[in-house]
Amino acid sequence: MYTQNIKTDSLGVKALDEMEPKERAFQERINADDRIEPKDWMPEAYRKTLIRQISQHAHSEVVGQLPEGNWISRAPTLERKAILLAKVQDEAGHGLYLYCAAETLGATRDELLEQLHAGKAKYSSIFNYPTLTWADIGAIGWLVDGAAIMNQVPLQRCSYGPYSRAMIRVCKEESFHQRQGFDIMMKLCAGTKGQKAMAQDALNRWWWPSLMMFGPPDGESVHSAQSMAWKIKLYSNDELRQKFVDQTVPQADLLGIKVPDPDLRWNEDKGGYDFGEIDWDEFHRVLKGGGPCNRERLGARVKAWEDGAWFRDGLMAHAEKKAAAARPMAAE
Ligand code: FAQ
Repeated sequence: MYTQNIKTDSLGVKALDEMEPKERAFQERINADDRIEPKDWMPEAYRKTLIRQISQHAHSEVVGQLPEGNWISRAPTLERKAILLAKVQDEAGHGLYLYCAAETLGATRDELLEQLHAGKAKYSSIFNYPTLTWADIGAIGWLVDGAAIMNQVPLQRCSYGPYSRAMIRVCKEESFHQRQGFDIMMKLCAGTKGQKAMAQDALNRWWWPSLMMFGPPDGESVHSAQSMAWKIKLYSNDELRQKFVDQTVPQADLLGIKVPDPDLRWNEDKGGYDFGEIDWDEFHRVLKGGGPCNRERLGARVKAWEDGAWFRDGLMAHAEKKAAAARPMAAE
């Protein structure tokens, strides 16, 4: 039995010698960088945390198709259209691997989608912003996929086997996505004055929401301490955000466009950039449903689910017919 006063570290995570034998053995496996597999014993809170994070990640991939899907029919060339179509399809695939990874933890796909459609499960705040020009497609690839990779490369080494393995292919594909976005930005920045202004405008609008993708500051991140102890997260929100800024600012310099932050300065001592205060009120507003496109995005997903009912019914009817045909006659 747990003692009344459980010893925790400064971040509120239970100490090894306070754990029951099963939980302690589990934590020791994590500490030894062992992978946890679906049939292994795991604390209920570990299972729940993973279902929450993996399903929100899956929802982000699927909702994330919408802002870019908006430009498939308006891509400037046939080649750009084909590339964008492939990218948007990849995002659907990522959603599928991730829903499968969540299902290995005992959640059903229907339950997870029901939570999304009811507005109970989150998806990344970034996808609640509109794509106003073609340059936004460049900015999404460059910044949004760039931020996604920064967060997901470490997840390839996270403690839960199915999640870590799903991340390997996802990261390879996201890396192509990031390059195609940067390529669009390079073409625009080397183009006419108007095209370069369009690229600058996209950077102005996507920069701060991209920094918000990494989540609240460490001091306000409710899940980080426990998730890091379980190696579901390997770096904190602020650490990854800093790495992203340090990687991306020189890329903006190369493009010849300016990051919209008057407080951005290279800090020799820390070997990284100092940057301005993020508008956390905006972040919380978007999370609560008050972003520019929250209603539209969720509405589109609910409509897709409802419109697809005939197809799911057809699949079920076909599966039942096949199962009935395979049943031995004697069973009747
Ligand atoms: N948006 O305590 P923390 C992509 C929520 S994939 C919305 O720090 P945690 C691919 C958080 O869920 C992008 N909600 O939480 C693509 C929690 O709420 P809850 C998605 C956010 O989990 C590219 C609460 O705030 N990537 O872009 C956000 O330890 C282009 C407290 O926060 C992933 O999901 C946010 N930005 O850390 C597709 C990666 N930030 O659940 C199409 C996996 C925080 O208590 C086109 N996830 N919240 O109600 C993670 O690494 C983590 O879950 C974090 C948040 C880092 C997102």
